[in-house]
Amino acid sequence: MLITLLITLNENLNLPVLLHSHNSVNPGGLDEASVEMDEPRLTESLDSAIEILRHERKSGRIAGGSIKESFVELGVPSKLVIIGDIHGDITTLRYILNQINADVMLRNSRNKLIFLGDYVDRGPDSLAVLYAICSLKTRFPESVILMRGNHEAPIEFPFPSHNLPAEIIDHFGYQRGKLVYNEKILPFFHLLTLATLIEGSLLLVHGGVPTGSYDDTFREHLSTAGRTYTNNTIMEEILWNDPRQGIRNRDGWEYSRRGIGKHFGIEISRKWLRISKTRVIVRGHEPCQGFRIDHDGSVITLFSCQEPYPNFQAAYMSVNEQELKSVEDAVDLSSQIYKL
Ligand SMILES: [Mn+2]
Repeated sequence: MLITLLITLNENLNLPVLLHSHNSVNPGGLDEASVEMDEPRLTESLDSAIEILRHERKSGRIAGGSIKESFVELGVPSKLVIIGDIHGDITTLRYILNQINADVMLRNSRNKLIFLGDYVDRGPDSLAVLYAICSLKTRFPESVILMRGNHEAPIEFPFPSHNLPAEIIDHFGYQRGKLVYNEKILPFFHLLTLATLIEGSLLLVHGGVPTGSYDDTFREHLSTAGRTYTNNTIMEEILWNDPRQGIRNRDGWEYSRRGIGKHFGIEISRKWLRISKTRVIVRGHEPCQGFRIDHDGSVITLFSCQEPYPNFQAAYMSVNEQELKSVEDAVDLSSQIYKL
């Protein structure tokens, strides 16, 4: 193991591009997380998470709930922690896991830890973050839910700032890196779920709710969204949409300034809360000062990384069963949000 690590390090240190990228974000050079991350360890953790996620989808169940393709539905957990965008910030992720005492909390399958996606890109340690979330899912499969962000989108959705492939090639070389990306990481991304419903209280997505009219067919649409990206936009909207104020046209949405996805207005948020019988839409996707409330308390944005966004704050949500059962709107949740 030690020999492998030294070789990996020496190879990497000969690559000027790696030195440059690390120097630019992390003046201390290679930090502990990067040194720990060798290829066998990463692929092993990806393999194990992939196997668990496949089994989970096949069985259609997780403790206290059900899984239908990309849609997870849960009864109210005893304790629920929600973490927003991580973007390669392993330091903040470790800090949060310590704060919530994850090793103890996650042993109880009535407790849930849900990630809203965007694990990779922008920050310095996407590989360490991937390793960490795969290890968590492997150790606590019944307690951890890994949702999909737009940075884990299918490669058919082109978008800038996807620097994960370059980071992998820097670490493992071109041939091995390409193999790990195509044969482990992309299949892993494909198994991440797109929406989570907590009975009677919360609807979780990465970016936002889709703008079409679904009514009582919404479960079907959320379940199959992962396979429909070539001929409709539900997956694109879940991964890229943003809530906005003051949309005055009749449809209640407009095309996003991102060039992909849409801006959705308050009426669309209210409609989703009505049809899903929930109180608050919880999403990530936009940097903010830890959290932000939109649409008169219908939507809360949670952001959980610091390193790539020094002008913003990181936070996570930790809420118990009673609080979930009595939640009326996002303002009620704001006292359950812990800023770092
Ligand atoms: Mn995002």
